[in-house]
Formats: sequence, C-alpha cells, structure tokens
Amino acid sequence: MYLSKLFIPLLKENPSEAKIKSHQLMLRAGMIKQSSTGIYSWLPLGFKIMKKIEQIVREEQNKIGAQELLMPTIQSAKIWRESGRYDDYGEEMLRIKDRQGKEMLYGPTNEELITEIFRSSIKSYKSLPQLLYHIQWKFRDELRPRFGVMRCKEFFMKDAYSFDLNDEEAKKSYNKMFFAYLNTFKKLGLTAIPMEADTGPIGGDLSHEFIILAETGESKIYSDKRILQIDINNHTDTEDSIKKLREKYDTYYAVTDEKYKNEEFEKKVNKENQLVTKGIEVGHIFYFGDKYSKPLKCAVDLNDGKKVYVKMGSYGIGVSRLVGAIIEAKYNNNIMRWPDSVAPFDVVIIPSLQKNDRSNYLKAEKIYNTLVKNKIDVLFDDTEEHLSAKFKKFDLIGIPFQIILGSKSTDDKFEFKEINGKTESKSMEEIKNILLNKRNLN
Ligand code: 5CA
Repeated sequence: MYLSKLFIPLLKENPSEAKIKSHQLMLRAGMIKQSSTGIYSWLPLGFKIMKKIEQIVREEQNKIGAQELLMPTIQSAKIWRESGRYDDYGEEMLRIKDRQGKEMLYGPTNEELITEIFRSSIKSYKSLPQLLYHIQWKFRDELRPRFGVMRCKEFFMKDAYSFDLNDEEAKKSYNKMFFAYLNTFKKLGLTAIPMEADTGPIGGDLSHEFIILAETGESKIYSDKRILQIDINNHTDTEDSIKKLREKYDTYYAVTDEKYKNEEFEKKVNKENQLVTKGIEVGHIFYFGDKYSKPLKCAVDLNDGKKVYVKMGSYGIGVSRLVGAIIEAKYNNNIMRWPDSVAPFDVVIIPSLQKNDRSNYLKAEKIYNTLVKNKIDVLFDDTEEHLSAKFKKFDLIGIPFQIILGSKSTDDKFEFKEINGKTESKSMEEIKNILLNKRNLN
C-alpha cells in the first residue's frame, strides 16, 4: 500500500474528549471516528487491526471445535419475553418497532436467540455436545459510554454458546473455552488473568472474567501474583491437560471487586504475593445450566425416553475493546506497539524524497515490489514530507519494522530498524529473511 493512497486522517493534537491513552492514540492515528455518543466508525487502519484480532479469536475458537454461524443484530422481543429478560434488561436495551409495530431490539447478547435456534433443530441427546459462536455487533445503551472503544454503545463481540447433556459435560465445555481464551490472549501478546467474577444480567453461578493488567482499567482486581507465572504452553488440548490447567488457576486467589472479601484475601495470600491493581476485562465466560433452556423449553430426548433441558454456558470476547486494550497494555510514550500478530503492516519503507531526485523513490519502489512479491504486508511512504515528520507519524502508528532510505543508506544497504530498537545496516536479502522469519513464527 502506498501511503498517499491510504485513507488515514491523522490528528496532530490530542483530542480533548479523549481521557485515556488508547482513545487519544486511536483518534490521532485515524483509526476510528465517533459518529454519535458511544458509536464509532472504524476507519481503514483501525478496521484492519480489529479484523486481525477477530481472525485470531476465530482460529482459537475453531481449534476447540466451536462452529461459526452468524445471527442477526436485530432480534424479536418475543424470545426475550420467554426468558423474562425483556423487562429485566432495562434501559440498556435499545428497543425498536418495525413498520407493523412489532417489537424488536438491537441484540445486546444472544442467549435467547441461540437457544431458539437450537431448540427448533436439535431433538436428541445424540447431537450433544455442541459449541456454536458468532462474531457480530452488539448494542448496549450504556449509561456512561467512555474511553473510546473500551465502553461504547455499539461494539464487536465474539459470543459462543455451549450445549451439553449434564453439568459434568458442561463443565468440560467451560474448561475448553477457558483454555481457548488463554491461548487467544497469548496470541494477541497479552497476559490475561482469569478471575472469579459476578454474573450480572447473564446469570448463573460460575463465571470468570479475563482481565489484562492496566492502570486505566475499569475493573479492580485482587490476586495472588504467582498466578502470572502459570505457563499455558505446558498444557495441551486434551481433556485431562485442560482440567489440570484449570485446577492450577483455581489454586491461586484471583477475584474482581464484586467477589472480593478482605478476610479471605489476607488469609489466602501472603503479603508479598498480594497484587491489588486495575485491569481491563477483555473476555467473560459463564456457566448457567438451564437458566435459558428451561423457560425457552429447549430440551432433548434421552435414551430412556425422558427429556432433559440442555445445560448451557456463554462465552464472550470484546473484539473491538481488544484494539484499545492492546494499546493500553503495550504503548510506550506516544508510540502504539502492536504485537506482530495484529500489526497493521509488517513493515514500512520510509525514504527521504526530494522533487528533483528520483533515486530514493526508485530504490524504495524496488524494495516494495520485492516484499510484496514475498507476501509481506508493506506500507510505502511515498509522500514528500520531511523525514522527521515521517518518523513521528510511524512512531504513532506503531508498525513493527522500518526500512529507512536516508543519508546513511547506500545502493544495496539500507537502514533497518525495529520500532524502539537500534538502527542496523542491512541488505534487501537480509531484511526479507528477517521479515519472513518473523511471519513464520506467528
Ligand atoms: N453473553 C455473554 C457472553 S457471550 C456476555 O455478553 N458477556 S459480557 O457482557 O461480559 O460481554 C462480553 C465481553 O464484551 C466483555 O468481556 C467485554 O470485553 C466486551 N464488552 C461488554 N460491554 C462492552 C461495551 N459496552 N463496550 C465494549 N466492549 C464491551
């Protein structure tokens, strides 16, 4: 991609409405634009990063056997009346009438709709277990939307739903998802701590929030800091290994403030291991048994002719929130630092360009074509801005590698720099190999 063609409306100043770093940087880098309170358009750079995050979330869901489908954003009020949540959800739910006066709503979550889909198609215990998910926009008319994409009204969420025959099987699905979540956040370069949490309007009595540590987070957390040392790489996706991993996490105290009890914390965690800080909730998983299947009459036939309500759980990841959360967890001064897995481009070529001298442009173009041929996602800054202005811009956007064609580059050696790292002189071949190796590691 040539920078001159990229739609990227950069801002020079910090917008006054943005209180936290991720919000400021996302606006400055032209990633999002507010269209009304708590509702954003995703501009090409922000959208590209969000799509990469979405893809990692999807791959990890598929790995544990979850199947993707797509439910609509607009739902009928009827099924929400069946579950009893139409009234309970209160003002957070955006209610709409269609031209026939039928009551509809913009889905804040999908427990009812997926249960309705399931009950109309699955009749026998033989079809269980099932894990279904979709990645779709949600709407919650939040009382205080704030911090940009962190707490907004319209947001992009991956929500999965498990269907099992009994509690024991359902807990296996829960643990599978627990495992997939740890892997997902790791792939995104984040350390997420699963914390026992309140279940709120979703319900049930077993729930974990996945929290990444960040001072600007909205969740207060109390934990044994040794939980951060658990290495998920020592675990495979077998049932037994996943169970052991879950047990490891359960041995350490880790709760959000709704579950916090001072005496318990003091008793269970030595002073030197106590971690009291703030974090961002990037995922939340719930087990609620037959809370929805019972009122919605979602039952399957058993072997002996009896019927049983399916046992369900639901599992959310805030895909759009993750864009902001990654920035919060990783930024350095005013530089966004993307893990390679979600960086908007693999590398940027930054030549010093003058009107009356085409030599750097031609060199840069040659490098660009070689990298593109090797399927490296490269941005070419073909503008005539001064080098120092270009550096500022790319520091802000946070592309992991830079190839600089300035006074120090020769015909076959160029300045190559990892963001925040040292500049080294490298040949085209060396640069290509470094970038290809990086990609293979991801
Ligand atoms: N049905 C369940 C799980 S599928 C559910 O809705 N859970 S949730 O309410 O906890 O939301 C799941 C995730 O969506 C949260 O962990 C958070 O990362 C994200 N999220 C929730 N509300 C917002 C919001 N207002 N803005 C941005 N992201 C949000």
